[in-house]
Amino acid sequence: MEFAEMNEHVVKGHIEEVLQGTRGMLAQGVEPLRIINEGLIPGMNIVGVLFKKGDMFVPEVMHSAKAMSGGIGLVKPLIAENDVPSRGKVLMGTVKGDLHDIGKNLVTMMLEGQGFTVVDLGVNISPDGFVQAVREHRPRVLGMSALLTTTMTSMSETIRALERAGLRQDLKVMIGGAPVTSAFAREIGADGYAADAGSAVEVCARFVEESAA
Ligand code: B12
Repeated sequence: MEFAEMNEHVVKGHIEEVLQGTRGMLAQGVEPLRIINEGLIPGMNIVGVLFKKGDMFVPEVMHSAKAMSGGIGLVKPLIAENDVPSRGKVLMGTVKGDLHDIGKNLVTMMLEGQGFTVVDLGVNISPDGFVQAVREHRPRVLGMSALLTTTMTSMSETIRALERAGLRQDLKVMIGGAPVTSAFAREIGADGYAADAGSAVEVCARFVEESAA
């Protein structure tokens, strides 16, 4: 299967075809990272654009995400074997009171596909829950997701709680979710904001470069 065809199967949410295509490419000796970067992720990028335009809807986006993660699932063990060094650890979670996780899961998958190690805390994570997890996992980046205007405030509460716990200095905080804006991110003292999963990867990559410099 060609990369372009694989992209199309991801967009259409054809899970079986994506799995078959991935297995076929691996059998032909295509490099695992190329399968992710050229076969799977570009498909999901197209999905993001179509979703934004209103040409795709949530159930279809879920199928595409499942197809992509199915493919990544087959390829990932091989990447771990090849020992590609992680680009850094990212902690992800949806804030307290909020159960939306489709966008967070997309960001997580995209980050993993691009070589970051992600610890996904799940949904409904309290400020204290984030603080404890940062203490335990020591990530470079904390990503918080909120889809409700009523739960966005939990993001600033979490940042304040991290400051009080003395954990804010070495940590970059990135936030996202439909009601979140870059202005809101600045207002609450977050380091970054991204409107979609592709941009979230760029923001994380920038953070990691900055801290290496
Ligand atoms: C699916 C959905 C649900 C599902 C969630 C399923 C799940 N497992 O996630 C269910 C049915 C459970 C649900 C429930 C509710 N929902 Co709802 N839901 C949606 C819907 C239709 C789609 C959200 C979605 O998944 N979008 C697709 C993903 C891919 O997009 P995304 O989340 O924005 O994520 C992208 C970016 O934002 C960004 N991003 C996301 N997170 C992060 C994090 C970081 C760190 C970064 C950098 C980037 C980033 O990257 C992602 C990928 O590109 C939206 C409408 C909408 N158009 O947003 C309403 C919506 C968010 N829901 C809404 C409401 C009101 C509710 C309920 C209160 C309804 C009710 N009365 O029960 C409950 C609340 C439950 C709770 N406590 O959380 C409202 C919110 C209104 C508001 N302004 O607050 C919306 C906007 C619908 C509406 N127009 O009224 N919902």
